Amino acid sequence: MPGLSKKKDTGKEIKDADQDKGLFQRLQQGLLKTRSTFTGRLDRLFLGKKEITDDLLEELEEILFTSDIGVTTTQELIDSVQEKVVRKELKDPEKLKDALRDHILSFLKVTEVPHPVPEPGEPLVILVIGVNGVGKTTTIGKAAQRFRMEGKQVMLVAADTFRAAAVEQLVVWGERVEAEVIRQKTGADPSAVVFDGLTAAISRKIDVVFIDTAGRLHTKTNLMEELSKIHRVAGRKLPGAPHEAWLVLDATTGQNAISQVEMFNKALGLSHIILTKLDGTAKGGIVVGILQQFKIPVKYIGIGEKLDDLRPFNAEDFVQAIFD
Ligand SMILES: Nc1nc2c(ncn2[C@@H]2O[C@H](COP(=O)(O)OP(=O)(O)O)[C@@H](O)[C@H]2O)c(=O)[nH]1
Ligand SMILES: [Mg+2]
Repeated sequence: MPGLSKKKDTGKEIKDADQDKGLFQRLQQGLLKTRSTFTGRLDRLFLGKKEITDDLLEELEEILFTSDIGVTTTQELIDSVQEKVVRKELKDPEKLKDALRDHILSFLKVTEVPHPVPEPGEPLVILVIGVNGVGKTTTIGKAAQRFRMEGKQVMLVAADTFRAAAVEQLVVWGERVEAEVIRQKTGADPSAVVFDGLTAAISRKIDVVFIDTAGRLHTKTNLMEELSKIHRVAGRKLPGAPHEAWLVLDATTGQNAISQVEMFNKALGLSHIILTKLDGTAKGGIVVGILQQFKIPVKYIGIGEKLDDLRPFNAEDFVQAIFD
């Protein structure tokens, strides 16, 4: 095992460094498809080129556009590069890659959206929303595990009451991460489950409550109306709750994710975005477009189905995993 034969007093640091390296390699592995299409194409474009011509910029635009970075963001990147070329600040195609990297990094650095925080002794309530199949329940399981590792008491509220299987899936996660699951029978009013859940969480001094919701409804109620009702009921039971609203997005859907952000943000206001399934797609550029357009921080990215495949999003690591 690496690190074990090293001197005792530095053992922990070395082990931490090894662990960081391992984590970064997993990230790079998870982002491999994005990396090979995006950076691979950039490298081929710049190969052997001596100067930055209009043709080269046009091809660059095409690469950016097809990496799901989005029209607006692509345009902004191209404009800034063009400006630098005109002002003769940028001549060498090799340097162009660095300029792009820096610019993309600046898009990825987004500050927190102001959101309420729980009063001391009260639970942090996180509402998890998103369309069907994006990975809400899985993300809750993985994120709950992270809080459990910090010694926090976690409760999961099954507010996706439409399918029995949805509740069962949350119960399985609850067992895995040792978190109590609050549920009612299939078809129950989701807001009633949330009310029950928060009542229990307050009396049991739970630290973190996750509310799992449905992504599609088979009743006449509109999904946004139902989510707004859940939001209201939570706030009535515990002022300030839900403190955070996480929108889960499936990265493989590409540009469609952008319209989902628009829709959910307008209806509910989002504190964070979680981007799942980055491991299965070359569309990782979507992260750039989302952050640049909405300035809503990406809290975690999902790079696989395993328990530790949910990673805090870090702008530098992300850019490094894709570019370097
Ligand atoms: N490869 C991969 N699969 C994921 C990731 N996150 C979730 N999934 C899978 O996506 C599927 C749908 O997830 P689920 O949590 O049930 O979605 P929900 O309908 O939004 O609750 C499941 O098979 C998950 O294992 C991820 O980051 N990577
Ligand atoms: Mg679910």
